[in-house]
Amino acid sequence: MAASAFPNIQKVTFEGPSSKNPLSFKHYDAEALIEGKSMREHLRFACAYWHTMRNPLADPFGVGTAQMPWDDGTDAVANAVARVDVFFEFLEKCGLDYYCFHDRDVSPEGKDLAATERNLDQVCEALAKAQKETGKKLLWGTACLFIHPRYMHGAATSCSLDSYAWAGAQVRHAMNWTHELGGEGYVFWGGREGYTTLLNTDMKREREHLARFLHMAVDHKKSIGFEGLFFIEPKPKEPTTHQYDSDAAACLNFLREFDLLDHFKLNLETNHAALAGNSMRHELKTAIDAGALGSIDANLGTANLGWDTDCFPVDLYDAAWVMHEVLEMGGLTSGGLNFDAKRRRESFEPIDLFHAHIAGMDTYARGLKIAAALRADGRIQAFIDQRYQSWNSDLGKRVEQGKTSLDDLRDYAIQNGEPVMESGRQEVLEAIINEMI
Ligand code: XUL
Ligand code: CO
Repeated sequence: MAASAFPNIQKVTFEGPSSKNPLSFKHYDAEALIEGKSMREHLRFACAYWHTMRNPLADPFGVGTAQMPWDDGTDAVANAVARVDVFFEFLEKCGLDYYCFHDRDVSPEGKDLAATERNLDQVCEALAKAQKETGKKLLWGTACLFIHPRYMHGAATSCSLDSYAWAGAQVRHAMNWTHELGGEGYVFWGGREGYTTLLNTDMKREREHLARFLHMAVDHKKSIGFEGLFFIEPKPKEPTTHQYDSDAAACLNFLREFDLLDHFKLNLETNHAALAGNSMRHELKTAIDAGALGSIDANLGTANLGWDTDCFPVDLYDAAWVMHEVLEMGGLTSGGLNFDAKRRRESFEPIDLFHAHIAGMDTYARGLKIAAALRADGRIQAFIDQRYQSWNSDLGKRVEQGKTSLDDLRDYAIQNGEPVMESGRQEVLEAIINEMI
């Protein structure tokens, strides 16, 4: 076992809401039961390798500031392997049960494709060993198809067949390892699957190529016996001007159009919803109503900025609604809450990694408690049920069953006279939520 990377930090424990210790949980009590299930099982927290281990905290105007004393700064495979122990020490100390990674977060490019694959093999062997030793699990794996210049025009939507082929090779290998590591899912985030300008883009052809690519991924999944779920992660823009998977509804439409809906669910990210101009709750409902919510990337944008700032989630309101929808759908099964979040550039010390994750975990633990309280209280659901009461009548039922015509509606309207309206009571409902928070 390598020397500790965080020698002065003990395992973070639950100390309760009155604790002032920044290295303790105030609300996340892993084994505490909510609605009969432990917080750990409800929340299924995951840590993002790319942010926690690899994000230097640079911005477009300044270099990285993150202190990573365990990292020698090189692209050597030995350095990549050494990071694995640091990461698992972090997971252990922070009480995070799962992790997520891209192939290129964990291992470097080699001199050619075969060498790149061998690099991934070496690091994934170290990941497998660390998982075995610690009991930590892989929530999902993915391939990074957006950093390397070969993907400047896209990967599965590139104008270049050569880039498309490389992308296929990368997904194949990343999926093989996700399977080998017992991953519960595999994510497709189309970082560069979209366009910068339509002046040079054959959008129809690109979308068809993407669909063929995803069908090949489904075939490969079957051929290797991978039983995890496939997730598409919507995002409207950044780095492209327009990404094809722009929001939950656009993804679902794409999957339906190309006969892929049976094979994919969605991985919804809070800040991507905001960038799409939707609330996260809207995105969640869109996915859940289609039976397609798979997993969640929990983070937070910066209001009114319009960039993907990937802040740690500290908004109770957001967390409460996310957990409310998760409880309503009966819980996450193969998915989890992945902190796709980075510290601010000014929070550059290793201890800030702990502070950031603790803040996120406590926020979601509180969100879970608030959501359970809202459900137990029942006033909001009762109001909604009451609001749709007229649909429980004989005619309402027949409309819902598709047994009526416009003639029937006219007969009813003639007989019934002018509809009587009732208040939507939004402000009453908003006040109920504030009661719970
Ligand atoms: C980028 C983003 C990705 C995906 C995985 O905005 O969210 O990190 O989660 O590729
Ligand atoms: Co994400």
